[in-house]
Amino acid sequence: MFRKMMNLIIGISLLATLSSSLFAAPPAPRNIVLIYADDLGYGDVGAYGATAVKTPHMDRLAREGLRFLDGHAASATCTPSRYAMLTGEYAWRQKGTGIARGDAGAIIQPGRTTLATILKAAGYRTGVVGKWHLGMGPGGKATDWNTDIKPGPLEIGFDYCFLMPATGDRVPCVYVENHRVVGLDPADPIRVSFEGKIGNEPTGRANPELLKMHPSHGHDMTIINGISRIGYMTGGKAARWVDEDIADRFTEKAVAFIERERTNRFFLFFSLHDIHVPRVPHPRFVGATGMGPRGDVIVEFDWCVGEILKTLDRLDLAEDTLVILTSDNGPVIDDGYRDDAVEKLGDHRAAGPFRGGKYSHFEAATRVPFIVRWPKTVKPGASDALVCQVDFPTSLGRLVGQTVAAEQAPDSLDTLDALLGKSARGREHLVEQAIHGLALRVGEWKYIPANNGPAVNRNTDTELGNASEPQLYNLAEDIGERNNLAAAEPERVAAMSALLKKLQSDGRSR
Ligand code: NG6
Ligand code: CA
Repeated sequence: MFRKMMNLIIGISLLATLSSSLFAAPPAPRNIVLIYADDLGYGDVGAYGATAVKTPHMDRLAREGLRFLDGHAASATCTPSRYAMLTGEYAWRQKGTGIARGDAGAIIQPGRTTLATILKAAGYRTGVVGKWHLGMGPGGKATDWNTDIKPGPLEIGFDYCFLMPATGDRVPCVYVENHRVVGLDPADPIRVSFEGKIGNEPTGRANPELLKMHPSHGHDMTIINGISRIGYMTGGKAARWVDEDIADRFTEKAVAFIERERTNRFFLFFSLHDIHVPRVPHPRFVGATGMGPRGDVIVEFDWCVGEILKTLDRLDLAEDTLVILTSDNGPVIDDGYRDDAVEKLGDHRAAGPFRGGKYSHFEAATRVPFIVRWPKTVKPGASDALVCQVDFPTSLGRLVGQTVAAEQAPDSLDTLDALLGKSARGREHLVEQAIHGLALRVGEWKYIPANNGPAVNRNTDTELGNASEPQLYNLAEDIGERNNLAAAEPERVAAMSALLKKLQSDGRSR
């Protein structure tokens, strides 16, 4: 029985591999724009059911494109999702790919094949604007923020970058354009520490009276712009960002990149910081929803999406530009600041019908909004295909005529036909990475191995999906993962457990 099940699973995967190349790839799109949200939940978007927050620009994208109902980030947190999306390798295969510190060194090393090197090789001008959180420079004390900071995105395939090095809640709170901190006064050098306090600037812990937004957990170190962060920073005063302006700055730089490159083929990775904490909308979005800052930054994010779509329209590029919009992980309500997100949530279901959220083993951790628009080639509609961002290197590679070998992108499957709506079949299996531990999807089945972790993260109030017994859910009948079928289906549990172990020990899934 067990062997039969394994054969079945392997048979199905083989079939999927064969059938994936049945369709010839269409001519490559003129441009590719990947819009990446941070912590945006499946249920945070109108096109996915949200009503308490209006997202007209994302809804337009969904109406004009293909809306995936089973589209995934590779992980329940930021750094590993981004690592997987750019390299085509599941992050859990490599040490040092967990949530990165603000002073982390470059996690993806020069020489690596990435989505950017692949598209660059195909003749695209490549740019990344927004949140990076994949480390830059040598890392730790070895990184000097006052000189050229490298390696970074420019050493792994991007021609241009304008970035927040890590996250909004981590120092250093400055922008990096190409190799340099923007607007740095050499007389006021930046120093950063994650080991202990440096300098004499006030911290959230010692001077809470100076805060305009208070932490709920963690986030009590150096105060920048009235908000205490993770980590300590001194100097660089003229270069520090103003949180209220971050979305505008990123949008301005993204639009400028498109304008600059409009006569070339271009790939823009537009990686906004919204809706991550600290949630600090520009004043014009304050009160845009009744949900406080978390709702208001969804509207701000949606505005940024609209600006990109408007730019493509204005430059007459929309028809032949492939736009992908998705999120790096699922939603979280309280992620470390007292910003009224919990109090003002009301009936809004950020995770849509799914259980869990950011950090979790449950489906809401990785199942995210996932929209593909390419008017010239992709028919509008909805798709049930199981697709994941880790597939972008191989799939988009095929689209632009680049063959990506299994060793280069070991978990990146060719799901191009599904991504373009030519096939209803995506992946047969997907490893979902929680903050600690893995889960496995095979078709409609979801398996979470037994583990000793806490059931709930008390700080964020997220159900993590850890349990001392294995869990098995049939998502076709039980989308909310309530009815554990593990005891009733031991063979399926054994087969899925064996497949998960095999995917781990093989070092690749293709
Ligand atoms: C956690 C932070 C959280 C957030 C997350 C990274 C604390 C207590 N919590 O460690 O606020 O920054 O890391 O989020 O510090 S992610 O979306 O970039 O992965
Ligand atoms: Ca995130």
